[in-house]
Amino acid sequence: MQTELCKILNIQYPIIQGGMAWVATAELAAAVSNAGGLGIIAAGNAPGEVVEGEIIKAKKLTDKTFGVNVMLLSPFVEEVMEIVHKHKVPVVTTGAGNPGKYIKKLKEIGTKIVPVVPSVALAKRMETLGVDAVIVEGTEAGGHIGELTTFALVPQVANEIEIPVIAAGGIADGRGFLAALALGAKGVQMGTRFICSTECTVHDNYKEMVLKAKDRDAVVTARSTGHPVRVLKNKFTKDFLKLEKNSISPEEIEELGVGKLRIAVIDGDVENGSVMAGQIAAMVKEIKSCKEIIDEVINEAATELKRLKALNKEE
Ligand code: FMN
Repeated sequence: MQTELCKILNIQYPIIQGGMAWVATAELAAAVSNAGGLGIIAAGNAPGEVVEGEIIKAKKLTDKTFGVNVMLLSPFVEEVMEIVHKHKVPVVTTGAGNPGKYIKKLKEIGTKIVPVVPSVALAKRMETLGVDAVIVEGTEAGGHIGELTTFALVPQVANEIEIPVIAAGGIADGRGFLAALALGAKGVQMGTRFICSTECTVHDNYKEMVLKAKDRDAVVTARSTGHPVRVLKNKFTKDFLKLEKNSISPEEIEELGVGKLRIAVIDGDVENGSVMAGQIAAMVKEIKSCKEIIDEVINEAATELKRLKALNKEE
């Protein structure tokens, strides 16, 4: 199953592994790229030298296309962009803002730029600025989220822009993949599904918690600050939501989240840490290799497509 996105990004299948701060390391990105998708290293709030180390590692682990996700609110954004430029990283995805001022320089070295957008207006603005595709992320997703659902937002954006739309948020299998294409997307980005891959280096406790998650376990914290985050329910979210209700200031609330993803991902403290994951976590039941995950999505999509075609013949 291929779309025009495969040609633009130089990949076999239109499946992108979402940039995930602390989670999306060189090991994960290289495994996804080797399996035919697009692996992404997440820069998060890391300094340039750390990101450079990951890029160098990924280049040793794969000769396929991979990308870097640059968090535009990072205090190190300028040096990370310099590193990405220096290493001529083939694809840059961006989170948390407008990458406008970096586009010209990245285009000069042939890097494809793919921002994450939460609305039609931002998608249209990005197209005008000359980006190569947009990732349209619905509120089902893990991590920092927007308001609109994938199901409602993807077709609205697809109607309004010419460049390819990549659907993200709530996709973890072949049915979700196919539904995204039906809504007008040319590919998908999955985050939560890849957390539970063999090659993902997060602490086992984190993977375990995703595997055990039920449909209503992915809750939203920090809505009151205007920067909501979707995470799995635990002691941290319980305390956090209680404090949020007690109307402490947005600055104090933001402060509560600092360093919490790291302690969950690295130390495995999934009680006091922030276990970011999306609503689709409840459908992730097994740890598999990135190749198995991607092959399964593609094969299931092909089977489902046949089933849907048969419905048409029955009329
Ligand atoms: N998106 C970004 O653009 N930058 C990030 O640093 C980032 N960190 C994330 C960390 C975690 C643990 C998770 C689960 C998601 C993160 N995301 C980030 C969003 C993912 O890239 C992706 O769009 C999202 O996970 C897709 O939805 P899904 O979780 O339903 O698959």
